[in-house]
Amino acid sequence: TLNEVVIKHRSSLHPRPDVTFAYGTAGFRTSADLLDSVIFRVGLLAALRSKKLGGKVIGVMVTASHNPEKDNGVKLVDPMGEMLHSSWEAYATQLANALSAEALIAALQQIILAAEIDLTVPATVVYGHDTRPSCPGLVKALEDGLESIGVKGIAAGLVTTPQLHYLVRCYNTQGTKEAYGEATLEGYYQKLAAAYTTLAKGRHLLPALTIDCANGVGAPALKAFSSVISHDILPLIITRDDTTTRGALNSECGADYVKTKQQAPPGTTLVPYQRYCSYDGDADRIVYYYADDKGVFHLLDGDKIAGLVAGFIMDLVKEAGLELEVGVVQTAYANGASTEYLTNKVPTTCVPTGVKHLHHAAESYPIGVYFEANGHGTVLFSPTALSTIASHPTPSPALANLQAVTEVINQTVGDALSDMLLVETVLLHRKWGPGEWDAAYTDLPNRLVKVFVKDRYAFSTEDAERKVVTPEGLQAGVEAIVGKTEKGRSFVRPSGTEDCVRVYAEAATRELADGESTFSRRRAL
Ligand code: NG1
Ligand code: ZN
Repeated sequence: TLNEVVIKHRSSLHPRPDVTFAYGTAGFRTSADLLDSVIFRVGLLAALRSKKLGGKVIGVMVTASHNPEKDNGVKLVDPMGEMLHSSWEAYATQLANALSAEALIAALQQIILAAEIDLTVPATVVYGHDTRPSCPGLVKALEDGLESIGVKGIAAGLVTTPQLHYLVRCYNTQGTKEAYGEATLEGYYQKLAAAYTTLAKGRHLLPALTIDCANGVGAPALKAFSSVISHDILPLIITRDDTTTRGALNSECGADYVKTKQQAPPGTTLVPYQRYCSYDGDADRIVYYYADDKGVFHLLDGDKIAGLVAGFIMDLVKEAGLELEVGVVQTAYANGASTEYLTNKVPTTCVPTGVKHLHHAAESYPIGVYFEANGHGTVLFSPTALSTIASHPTPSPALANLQAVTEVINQTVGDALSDMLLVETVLLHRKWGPGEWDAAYTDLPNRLVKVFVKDRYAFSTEDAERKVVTPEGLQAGVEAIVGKTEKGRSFVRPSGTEDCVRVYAEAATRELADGESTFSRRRAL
């Protein structure tokens, strides 16, 4: 049974502020000073989740990704390194909002009953955090939660979000035939380095890649990685690596800044046709960019990465003499030009925003490539695809490369470091610079704006968020405008992470995309 006395006492040391919390697409995420009680309670929930799953290792990551430094957040990671199953999101919300210590105990009891949890099963929880100054205090709250329910956690310390996902999967597959790797950061770096070395061997070296680490955890991770891989194989210039100056994290830099502003971080001099990329604050997103010889900025976002990677993997599969279908999963935010380009080459699916939707849809392909336009994505190989590749009787360079590609990719979740190695691999093999990569298609001019409304829950959508159902009449209004716009496409959806509604529009020209009054008058993101 639960040690109610201990839990009540410890809980009283983590008082709940007068705020309603919701476990959304990115877990709990808000101002760090509101999160102490939430994270204590997440410790309790993680323990229950582990017990429910027969003692499998559950992950907890403390981060607020690309949000400002003053924010923080927390999310749970399920045993194979995937996001917490959505059926448990309501439990998380229920615990976070319990008003008193008594109500917290009652909520725990309800969950134990509803989910049929055997409390005698021992639980294990591995947890990590990003570089935010609020992390150490919040991690203490988490440890307090774990301790009060009798769980000894494994501290992973300072890690990128994808590293934590990697560790969880490694712990749970150790000693099985799905073993994913050694459950240490060293194991992570060695796995990626070995795979990339295989892929880069004998290839003509590319000029150095400049990386903006958003002054976040990507910086120490990248430095640790570059110390285990030869500079002759991967020349890197690491920038925005200041993780100690207060306020620097995600400030005027990082993947989200570059994607939404469609410009390089201020102070970056783009040498024409050199490669640049930006990570986000927890290093699970990446976008590339470059300047042409006129100094014009070009963004190579998640859509461009998906196209590059899908094409490369399809060619390898074919060269290796295999028959494995490659599919691509996008969201409504994918640029229309990318969708047109991809649908002519591969099966393509559109799903609602949020990694879990993309991940899930990608699992239905033998090889599923998924990327959000903002640079979050990865490639999933089905168990059948993996064994087909591993057991193919005819060895060839293409087969060896395909095998290494499955190792260089972090198949648990989007991973800036791993995705970077994948992009570099394709460019090396194709002998392409960013210009050749970009030439596949030209993005349609687009605009994404936030609209602050009284009640975002009044907005509901269908068709993978491409049609707004309520408020009534809104969709007809959108269609009336889109209908008279060349290559026009637009949709309205409530954000899952912020208190606003997002409006996206694209069209044949910049003027048309900005066109109709409402868009141009709103503050651009
Ligand atoms: P919302 O706030 O639901 O639009 C945002 C991003 C998603 C995803 C989540 C975080 C856009 C337009 N939306 O979601 O792609 O990254 O945050 O999980 O970039
Ligand atoms: Zn992130």
